[in-house]
Amino acid sequence: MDQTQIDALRAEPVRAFGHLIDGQHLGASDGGTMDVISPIDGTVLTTVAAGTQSDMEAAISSARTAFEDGRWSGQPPAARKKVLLKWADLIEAHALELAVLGVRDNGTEIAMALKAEPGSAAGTIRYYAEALDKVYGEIAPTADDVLGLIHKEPVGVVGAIIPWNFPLMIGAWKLGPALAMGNSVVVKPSETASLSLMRMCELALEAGLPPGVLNAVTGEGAVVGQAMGLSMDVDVLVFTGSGATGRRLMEYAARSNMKRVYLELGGKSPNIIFADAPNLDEAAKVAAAGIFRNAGQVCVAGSRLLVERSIHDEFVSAVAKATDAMRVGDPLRVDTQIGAVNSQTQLDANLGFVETATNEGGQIITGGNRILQETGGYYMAPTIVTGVRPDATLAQKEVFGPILGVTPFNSEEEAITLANSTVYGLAGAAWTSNLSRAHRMVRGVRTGVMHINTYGGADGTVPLGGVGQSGNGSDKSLHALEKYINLKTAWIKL
Ligand code: TXE
Repeated sequence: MDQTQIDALRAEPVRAFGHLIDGQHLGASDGGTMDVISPIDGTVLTTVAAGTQSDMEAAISSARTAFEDGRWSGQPPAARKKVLLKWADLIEAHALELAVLGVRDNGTEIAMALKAEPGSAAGTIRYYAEALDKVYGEIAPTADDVLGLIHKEPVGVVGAIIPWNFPLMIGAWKLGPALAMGNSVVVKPSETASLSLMRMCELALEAGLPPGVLNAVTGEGAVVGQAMGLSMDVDVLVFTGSGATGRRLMEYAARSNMKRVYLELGGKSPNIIFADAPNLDEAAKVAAAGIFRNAGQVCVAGSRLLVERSIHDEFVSAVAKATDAMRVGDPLRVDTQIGAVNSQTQLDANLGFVETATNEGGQIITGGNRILQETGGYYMAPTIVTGVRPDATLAQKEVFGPILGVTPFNSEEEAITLANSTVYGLAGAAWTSNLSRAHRMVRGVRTGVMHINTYGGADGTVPLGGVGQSGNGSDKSLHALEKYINLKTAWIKL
């Protein structure tokens, strides 16, 4: 990673982005434009089109036409594979451009962004390109006088609503399998991180994806997102974001065509440290990184640290030491470890959580405040709060910011009870040298992914999906394909 190249890219002005509908780059329609504020310094970076209901309807209708005429859905798998592989290559070739554009828009530190954004997006698109001609139908074990065939068909038009924390990675988790299975897709990026995802969609057209197969509409969730949710012509809605919006999407589906809705809604993931952890120093460093990278704006962030009481003070000191050693600041510097908070709104919400935590009896060990205010950007000191009661707001509500709450426990049973005491269930970890205990923790903690003696980093070969109010359905792995197909039975009398 070359700082000079990054600096050169950051010095370039950013053009205005419009919608991408039917293969055309469209400017703003009746809705006008919205300013894009960079969290790095609070300045206006560029504008995006503020989409309207009719923009979204045009995008959906274009996707429907493309699906029905078979320009993509009817192509042989090998042809689809070729285009998607080319797309992955283009994403890789434009990796630095995409990463810098994304960081200027959302504030993620560049070292992480490069790996987790274009790097991971290209890998995901390639994975599903390579998978698509290995998806077979089935022959049912019927009686001899009938033939039962199970076909796997694309669902039609997929609507994808993407958040701002990792627009390319999460975008690719939805677009990759949806397009691989022959669907048409309409994507709506987040209003606070549209640019890199729009650029990645442009590269899909460059790779040869036929017009209309992938359309992208920018704008407010409450306008274009709602129009997508209420559409009678979207067959499946896939989403990553807040529980409040997830709930709305289910309502929209119920009020319209009862489209399938798959939600990934974040969590309050427990990172559980037993006194018999193999390496407590390593556990402390990973615990700090597991909550503070990308300023805590990670759906699987280990935001609740549960520590066995006998090592509580010593371990918390080690995590605080690791935290204080992390470099917070300009996300476009290669050595920054914690970048900017995405928006003023998120920063205000984070500071509100700190105030509530102290009002509810928590003690701030480090951080707790806004920093680098002179830059005009949105930066927050990584914050550790101890003495967090299991029923405290900080133990129950997703913050999505650089705030770690610590709660002690006395026994394995209590650790499991605490781990399972929220409405969420997305990720978690347990650190122990005891193999049996490790397996008991995997079984006992209600969650989509459970790490043992590590935190984060699960690659694309394994599914990621929540239980409870963390959502339903899975991104990543071959299992993600299931969201984008319909099973059709052919029952044939012989
Ligand atoms: O989320 P929203 P926000 C959580 C996290 C964060 C909180 C708020 O706790 O603090 O959500 O973030 C679109 N109809 N996560 O406000 O609103 C919106 O335009 C249709 C966790 O950004 O859920 C954006 O594209 N769509 C998470 C997307 O929903 C609507 C990542 C997500 O925005 C809409 C992000 C509507 N009525 C936030 N309203 C994770 N799990 O990683 C908004 N949207």
